Amino acid sequence: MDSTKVLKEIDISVEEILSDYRIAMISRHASLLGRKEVFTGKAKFGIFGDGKELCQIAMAKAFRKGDFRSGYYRDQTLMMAIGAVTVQQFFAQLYAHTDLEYEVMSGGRMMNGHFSTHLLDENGQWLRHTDMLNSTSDVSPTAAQMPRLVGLAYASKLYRANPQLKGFKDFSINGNEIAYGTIGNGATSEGIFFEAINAAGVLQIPMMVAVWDDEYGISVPNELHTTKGDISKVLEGFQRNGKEKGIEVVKVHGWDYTALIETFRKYEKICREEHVPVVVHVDELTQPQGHSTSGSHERYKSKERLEWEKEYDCIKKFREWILENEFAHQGQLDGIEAEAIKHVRESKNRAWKDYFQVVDKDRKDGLALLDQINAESGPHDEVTKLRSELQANPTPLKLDTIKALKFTLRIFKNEQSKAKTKIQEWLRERDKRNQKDYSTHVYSESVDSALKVPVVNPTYSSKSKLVDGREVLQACFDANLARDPRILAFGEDVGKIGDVNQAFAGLQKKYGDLRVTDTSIRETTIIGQGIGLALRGLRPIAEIQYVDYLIYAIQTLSDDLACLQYRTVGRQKAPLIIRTRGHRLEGVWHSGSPLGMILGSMRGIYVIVPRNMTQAAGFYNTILRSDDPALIIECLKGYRLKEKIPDNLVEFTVPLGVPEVLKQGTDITLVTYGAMVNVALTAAEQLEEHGVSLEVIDVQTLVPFDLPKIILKSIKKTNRVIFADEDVPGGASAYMMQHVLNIQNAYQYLDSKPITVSSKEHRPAYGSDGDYFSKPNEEDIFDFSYQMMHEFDPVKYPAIY
Ligand SMILES: Cc1ncc(C[n+]2csc(CCOP(=O)(O)OP(=O)(O)O)c2C)c(N)n1
Ligand SMILES: [Mg+2]
Repeated sequence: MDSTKVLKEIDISVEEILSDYRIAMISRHASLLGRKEVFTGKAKFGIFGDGKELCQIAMAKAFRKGDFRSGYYRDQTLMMAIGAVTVQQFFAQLYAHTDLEYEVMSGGRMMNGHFSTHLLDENGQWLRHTDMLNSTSDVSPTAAQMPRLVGLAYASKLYRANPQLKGFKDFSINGNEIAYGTIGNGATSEGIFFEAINAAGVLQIPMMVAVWDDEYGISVPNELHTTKGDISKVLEGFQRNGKEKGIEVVKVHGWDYTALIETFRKYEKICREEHVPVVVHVDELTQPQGHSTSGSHERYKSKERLEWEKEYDCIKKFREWILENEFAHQGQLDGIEAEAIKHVRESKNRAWKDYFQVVDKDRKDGLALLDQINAESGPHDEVTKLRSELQANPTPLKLDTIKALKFTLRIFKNEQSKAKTKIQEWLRERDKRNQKDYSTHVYSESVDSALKVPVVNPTYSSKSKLVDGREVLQACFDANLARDPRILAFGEDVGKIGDVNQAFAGLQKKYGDLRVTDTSIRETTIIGQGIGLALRGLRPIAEIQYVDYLIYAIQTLSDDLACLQYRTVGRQKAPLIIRTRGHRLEGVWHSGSPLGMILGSMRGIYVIVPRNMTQAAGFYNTILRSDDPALIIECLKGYRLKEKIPDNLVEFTVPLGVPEVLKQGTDITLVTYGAMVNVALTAAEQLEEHGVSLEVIDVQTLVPFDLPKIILKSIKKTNRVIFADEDVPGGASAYMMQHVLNIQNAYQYLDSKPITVSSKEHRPAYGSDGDYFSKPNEEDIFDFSYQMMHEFDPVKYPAIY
């Protein structure tokens, strides 16, 4: 065939068509072989992109340097087609190779099919995104890629519309970048899908979402997923028209090569140039091997459906189309397939060899150590058995060697030998390596880590004014917005009125509505907006109006933001500030202090609980100079309290993880934070009058927690401790207690039972009495403290009640 021939309708050469056929074949055989690797026990789980090759090849043609992807586990063909992942790397992930050189996407931390590219260098510094084809790091929860996608696309809008950002050429060229999303048909039933689509329509951003519709979400068919069984029909109301802005919604069959290319090409232009969001509904897709290696689709698909899937397999259709149009003959296509199979097999073998070398080195070391200990102190039957089991294991894991050696040490616990010392040393050394392989990069490890920001103490003078707390924040935000054009704040009511407590009052007028911005009521995409912006080099402050409503966003915070650095081994970061307010105020949904929930779901995000607005301002200054994400919870009751504004408000910083002793005492250490600090200080004054000396410590940040062990030092003096907060019993107070007693080992200095004082189990009731009888109050702190002293010395502290 004449390879210079060009298909006129879509302006594509035969060479390119055959190259596409090759990519499709490579991807398909990677799926087929991948599944086999799981069934032979070489990998643990597999999920593949078979049946969805052609649409991704078409999408890849519209993917340009600087663009971003936020997708899901079916996208191997797209990733291979844009050159972001090789077949070898694909298999390295299947095997969980922990070396980032080989498993470039997550260093073995994520299941296969979870794609990402490096946005940062090995030191955590930004690479030049505009030179690369970028993919943010995938997560497993269905539709969880959607909130972040909004932010990725919104960044293009800001880079285009805000002249102050024109200089940031590593991140954007005039906002020309599209954020591509991919999602399964089943996952479009998730609330966050609709939330994200609506947000994109409102914001008018270059976000293109492709729905890969194979009729099923695992076993559940479309008619049980989607109204009318058709997501593009459902989205019709979003369609823009001559009068109203909106989004473009288009449908195309997944086996139709030319239609797919035409569609992506046409809508790429609209999306990129006009910044109009697009949904491409790709239907009539198949899933030849079923959902994943966990089950077979014969269980739930009818015979007719299975036959239809065979007939409409996109590669089969593509092949027929090539032959019909005489772009190649059978033999040529067979040759391409044979070459693709060879390429996949060789790549897979290399990936396995590289992976296996590491575990096998451990095994070989282990076998030699077992031989040595048997020679020196044995032979011991059990060790010999452990040794032969280890040797016979066809797919050994690191843990097999560790277990064999640990069992052996138990056997020889009463003996000393050179071999034993060697085993102990080997285990210690491997422990270090495994720690590095599996437990690093929970927080930033770069020079810009929040823990490395220089401390600048606040300074005061006779000129320092006493103002409302909210004015301290307002001055802080004003100064930061002036200092750094990448900083922006958005959320419900943040723009025009400057947030419900007016810490941004007047700042939209001063800096424009791209810097201080109102959003619709959509917590999880507010967070996603922030994540996407931060991934693209901006410094967002995303506001959640009350901490009570953070619950709507927990999923995105936990599944996406909190583990981002971890799951990319530090090759992606989103230094987002989540600003919110909480603790006591009014009623069930405006008094929340769910810190236990936060601590349990968001490790990877620093958790900051300032007692007043000056401390809050210092923390904003710290975090805005760092590359870590942080949640800052301001005290709802603090905005109108008077505070002295530091003279160096712009520069001063508060270090993370350093508690402050606010009142010295000798009898009991009281550990608390946030709005409870003032309650504790008042109670402490009252206790003084009754001979009890309370030392009050504000922990200031829950994550990190008391790095210099200030609380331990205090307990060494008082020998008693109370942990107080407004969370439920067993919440953050238990967290603090675990840190202090267990990690800091303060238990050994205690003369009284340590206690926690917390809120009631229920939500706080409405009204001042409701608050008083739901949340810990001054009398509670007084009574618990006094009781502790009474138990110690009933004569000096006689019972009051
Ligand atoms: C929030 C959440 N619920 C359930 C699952 C389990 N799960 C994984 S994939 C899947 C089906 C997704 O179907 P679809 O979106 O159509 O994508 P497909 O796999 O068909 O491409 C489900 C239910 C999950 N990963 N996340
Ligand atoms: Mg599906």
